Amino acid sequence: MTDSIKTPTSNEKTAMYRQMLLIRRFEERCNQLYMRGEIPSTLHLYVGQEAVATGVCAHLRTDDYITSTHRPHGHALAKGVSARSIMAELYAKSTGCCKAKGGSMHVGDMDVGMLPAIAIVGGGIPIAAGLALGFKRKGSDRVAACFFGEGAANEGAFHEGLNMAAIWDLPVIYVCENNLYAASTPVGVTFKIENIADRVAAYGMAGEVVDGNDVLAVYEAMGRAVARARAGEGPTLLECKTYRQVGHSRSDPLTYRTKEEEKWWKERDPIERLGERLLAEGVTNQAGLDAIEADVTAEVDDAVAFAKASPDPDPTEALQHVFYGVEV
Ligand SMILES: Cc1ncc(C[n+]2csc(CCOP(=O)(O)OP(=O)(O)O)c2C)c(N)n1
Repeated sequence: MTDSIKTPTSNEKTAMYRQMLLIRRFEERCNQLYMRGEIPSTLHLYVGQEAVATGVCAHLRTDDYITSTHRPHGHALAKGVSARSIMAELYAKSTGCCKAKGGSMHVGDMDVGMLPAIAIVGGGIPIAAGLALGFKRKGSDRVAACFFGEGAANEGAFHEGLNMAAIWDLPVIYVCENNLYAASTPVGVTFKIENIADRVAAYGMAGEVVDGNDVLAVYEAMGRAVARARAGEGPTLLECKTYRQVGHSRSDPLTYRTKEEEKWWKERDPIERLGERLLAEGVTNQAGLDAIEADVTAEVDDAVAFAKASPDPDPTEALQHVFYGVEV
């Protein structure tokens, strides 16, 4: 059954373009608001990696779960957490998706299948196996998808989680976003191997290396992985090669990589690539792309207005909603 993955329709491709653009514009606005001092704390932006969250989540149902990282805004938007509730969370308002108790690094919404993000590097990996074990034991065809950076692939949790997922044929898709740097550490310093996906041979599970800046390639690879998982054929590791176009966090002066490298990746920007393809295939025209841009800008404007108008949390609620259980 894994050979029969459908290619995305024109409408699905257009939806993926809009999704990636929403993530990009949402985060650009977050950055401005942070620089103006309106948003407290730090931000880990996802700029450049939008194709991964978008291509992966395009295959997920609301009742499938994702786990996420310290860089979660893109995952959240792609899984269906509302722009309003994420922005309100960044503003620490009571209408935030975690009622102001999470902030940027912990956004999520169980109602749409996203666990509040986990900022401990590698922390989501064994939890995703646990979610998938729950789905399997209940006999459902739900799946879990776990996003993590390549830095997490050298944590003990990676080896434990992937081995357990493999031996029990769990319906989980491990999505490694290899953006070449763990903070300022280049991937070549901490890995002797070219592809992290090669490690699947050690666990006996499926794995693929994917162009993580090509949303259609991510979509197709995820389609194969989800089909395997829903059919009871076990887990997959997708290694999506990508690049964060901005600093690791707001305090990163980006002194550890070259301008040439940055330029090379910007020329492979995932949003521009899909936009050019939509035009070349006649799926839409420039006016169509402009209309999507206007629509996305309106959604971001609305999210900011909603967040600003929302009330602060009531101090009496400080100890409420601080523990969550997951019922699968
Ligand atoms: C267990 C643990 N160690 C260290 C940190 C500090 N830290 C936060 S992000 C980060 C780099 C993570 O790199 P990677 O997993 O590749 O993800 P990326 O930032 O590239 O998205 C580190 C070391 C942490 N949050 N958790």
